[in-house]
Amino acid sequence: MALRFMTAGESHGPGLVAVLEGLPAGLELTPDDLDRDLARRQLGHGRGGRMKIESDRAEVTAGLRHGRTLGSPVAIRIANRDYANWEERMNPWPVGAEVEEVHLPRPGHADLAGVQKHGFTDVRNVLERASARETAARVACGALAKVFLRRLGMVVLSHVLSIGAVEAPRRGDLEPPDFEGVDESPVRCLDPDAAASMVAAIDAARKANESLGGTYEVRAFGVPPGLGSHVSWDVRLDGQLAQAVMSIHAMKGVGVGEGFDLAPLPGSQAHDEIFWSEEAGWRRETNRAGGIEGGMTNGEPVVVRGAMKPLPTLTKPLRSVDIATKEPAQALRERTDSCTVPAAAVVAEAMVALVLASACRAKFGGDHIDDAVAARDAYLARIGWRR
Ligand code: EPS
Repeated sequence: MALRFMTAGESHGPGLVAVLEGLPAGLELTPDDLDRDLARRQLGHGRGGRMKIESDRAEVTAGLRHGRTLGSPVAIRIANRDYANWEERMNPWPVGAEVEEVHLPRPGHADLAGVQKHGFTDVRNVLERASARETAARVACGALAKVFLRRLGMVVLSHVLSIGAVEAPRRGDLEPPDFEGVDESPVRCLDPDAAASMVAAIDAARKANESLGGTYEVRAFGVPPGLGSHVSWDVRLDGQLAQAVMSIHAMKGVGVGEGFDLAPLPGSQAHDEIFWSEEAGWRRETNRAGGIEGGMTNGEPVVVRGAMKPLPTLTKPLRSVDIATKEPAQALRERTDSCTVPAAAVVAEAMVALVLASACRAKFGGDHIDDAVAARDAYLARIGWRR
């Protein structure tokens, strides 16, 4: 990947850290570019008690000088405020401190395979890192990728399609202005009636000690044709997007464009016919492919959908086994969220932005942002791109 990032941090440890490498120099940033997306990730009806404790802020400690990138790796730290309540249990020091171990793995979590794999006796050694708290660090990196994409004329947006059994009406015609109020919706859904039913479903689930999953969609607008490549498996952009979105905690499915819904259709109804006119240049009347053909963007909006399972930390715990005694037991009961599909959509925006930004770095290069913009302009002129 031309742009790469890594995160570190445990959910109740001192904080999260991310390093993003590969942005050009000269990109202008404000603290708000990062903190706005961090705040959006914390929202959504169905969040639990932890969000009252955290109010995420990104502290940039490298790669930036007076609000402009230097072309060197950007390092970001996000403190865990909750660490104050966990210091004894999560302190990196001293060696050999006595803390109560967790022995009750939760079905659906990394807990059991994680302790088996690493030879741990304490499930907390796994669950702390497996927690979706880590996605705050991804969102900070994604926010930087979005600023870069914006300079190249692209915007990455998202909305929730379904929560539990409640589905919003499908719309294929969405444009960026349609997303303006999406963060004001308590479930980040564009349809107010469906949103009200989703809120009711989350409330009912919470009362019943249940959790709910759902689906969401990310759309990237202004994406030029030719990002990604057909020539090798690992440079196919749909493959990279699928991995990026599937890597988000609790994801169980990813589709590009109409995704699984294309499978039952006859070929004549499954593709996007090609048109050209002097005024508009190349265009399609449908976007079933989700803006990707042959592993490359085709100039239509990139559309990626994700399916999230219901969160597996339940206040009504499932059957499990105590890993110390091997006796049947109930899984660990912990404070948890009842639904995080709205937040997951914000995380997916970040992951899609990082993949697209990386593909732009590969295609347009440039040590300074102006070089990248000039390379994009020259390319779009060569292919006669009119949008
Ligand atoms: C999470 C459990 C909850 C979530 C957490 C992810 O935290 P806690 O165990 O402290 O109640 O709130 O998400 C975040 C802290 C976050 O910032 O998204 C889990 O088990 O994955």
